[in-house]
Order: sequence, then C-alpha cells, then structure tokens
Amino acid sequence: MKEQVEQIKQNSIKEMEEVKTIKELTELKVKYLGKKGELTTVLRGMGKLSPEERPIIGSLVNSVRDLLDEKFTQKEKELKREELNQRLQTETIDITEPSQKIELGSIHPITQIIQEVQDIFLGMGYQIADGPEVEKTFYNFDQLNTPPDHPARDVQDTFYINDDIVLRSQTSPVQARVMENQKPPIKIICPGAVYRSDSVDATHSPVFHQMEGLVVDKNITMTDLKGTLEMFAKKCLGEKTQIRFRPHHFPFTEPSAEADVSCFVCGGKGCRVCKGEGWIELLGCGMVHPNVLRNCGIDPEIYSGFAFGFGVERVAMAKFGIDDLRLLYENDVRFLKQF
Ligand code: 2NM
Repeated sequence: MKEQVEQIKQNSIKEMEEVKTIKELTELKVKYLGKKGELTTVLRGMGKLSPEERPIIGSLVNSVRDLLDEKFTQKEKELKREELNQRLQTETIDITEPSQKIELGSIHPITQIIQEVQDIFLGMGYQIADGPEVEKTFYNFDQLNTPPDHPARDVQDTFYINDDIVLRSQTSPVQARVMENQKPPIKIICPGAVYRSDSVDATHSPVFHQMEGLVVDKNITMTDLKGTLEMFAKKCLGEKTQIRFRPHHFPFTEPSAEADVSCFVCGGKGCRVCKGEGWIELLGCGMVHPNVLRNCGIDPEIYSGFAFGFGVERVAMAKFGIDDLRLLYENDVRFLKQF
C-alpha cells in the first residue's frame, strides 16, 4: 500500500506538469483528491490493514494530500498568471486607432439669432442682462406702468403661479430690476424665454423668446432710438435695409412705435416672405415712460431713455424662410440640419 501511495504521488506530480489550462487542472484535482479520487480510495481501503500499519499509512496519505494540495494551488496561480500574460499580449489597445466619430450638431436657429443680435449690440457697447423667468407680478407689470386693470394682466393671457408671481410675459422685468440696482448710464439687452397663454399654431407658442434693449442716460432722445435701430436693422438684415416707424401704444413707453423693415428678400417689391407688402414688422419701441423711470428710482427730470423689444422666433422665421413656428421646437434633426 505504501508503494501505491508513492505511485499516486509520482503520477499526479508528473501529470500536473503537463497540464496547460485551469480546466485540465481542475479535472486532475478531482481525479486524485476528489471524493472518488485515487488518494481517497486508498484511505477507504485502510480497514483491511493491520492496526500497526494503519497509522503509518494514514499519516503518509495525509502528508501526500497536503503536498498535492499545495502543488495544485501553486499550479493554479501559475496558470492564471500565464493566461493574463497571454491576454495582455493579444488584447493590447492600439491608441493610434481612429476613435468613433461623434456627429457634431448645429446651433439652433433661435440661438443663432440671439448670438448674432448680441454681437451687434455688444459692438455698440451694450451689456447683456438676465433675470428670473418665474417673476414677481410687481416687476412684470406694476413697475412697468401696467396697472391692475390692464388687459395684458388678464389670466387669459398670463400664466399666474399665484396673485404675486407669474411666468414673465416679457423680458422687461429684467430691465426694471437693472434700473433699480444700477445708476445710469444703462445700456443693456435682455434675451430670454417668455410665457403667454396662447394656443399653439403656425405663429403662436406659449413659450417663445424675446430680445429687449434699454438705454437710459442724460439727454437720450427719439433720435438715438431711431439711429440705433436703423443701425441694428442694417447690421442684422443687410446694409440696404430701410426702417420705418409707425405710432403705437405700450404702457411702458411714451411715445411708442412699431418699426418695419424693408423686405430683405425682395427689397420692397413684394414677395412670399413679406406677403406682398414690401415691409416686414420687426419690433416695438418707444421712450421709457417717466412713471417707469420714477418707479425704478431714476429721476425723469434728469434722465431719459429708450427701449425696444422683438420676438426672436419671428426674426428667425423671416431670416431663414421658416413658415411654421412649430418646426423650431420639434427638434427634428432633418429640419435643424438646414441652418
Ligand atoms: C417692447 C416694446 C417697447 C420695453 C420697455 C422696457 C422698460 F423696461 F424700459 F420699460 N423694456 N422693454 C419695450 C418697449 C419693449 O417690446 C415689444
């Protein structure tokens, strides 16, 4: 029996040396040390031995098993290290390979117009101001000389959070806040989202974008307003563009006007874009109402100012020849790719 155990030891060590994979090694371990393995079988047969032989063979089997256990563990470590080396050899990452192409999008037409208008006014020394879209009714209306019974304050037209808070219906509350906090001279433009309770159609959306401008200083007159807006129209729509002013009414300006520009597509002859008119309505404007200045802590006896505002979507639609406002919000790549 002693020889049998020796033999098992020799054989298993020899076979272990030839093993190439973890799987083969596991199989070999079962063959010798498993429940029905060769060494276990020897232990089972010990009953036939004499009481003198039993402890000798027993301790021999145990020592062989310990040895084999250790050798199996060691071999397993070796095989794992080899497998890792193999993988490092074959699976190296080639950092010179071109990376996956990331498709670049384009700047949204609304953002393009905002950036373009910003550039023009930054070039004329204006600063960009912004403020909350969820605004106090006080700044959206009262400060802007829009009394409580004014139709613009109707719940039909404005989104009220409660009596004191609205979704701003214009960006002018930003300007009221600047006038409260800054001493003239003030030269700012305020781009941003505004909210009105309108149903969606080809020319209306409950959310759209406005760009408003404000200048307050000593001796600001209507001439400054007209010169500034003419300059803006030419830079934005082309040097040949003409501008005309029609009287209008806004609560926050006096006098007030609307300005049209000669059609930049047909030059005034009449076409699809200007609907045969030769002129396109561009913006609203006026001299800041003395009440507004006073409300915001500016003395109208010393200072005067002009303001203007227009819808960014309308300008984008005219400039890019887009005939339905809804296209601007659908984020259809086939549409956005065209600009
Ligand atoms: C417009 C038209 C006319 C305007 C007025 C003011 C302020 F704050 F000075 F009173 N901000 N914006 C204004 C004037 C806006 O948008 C069509």
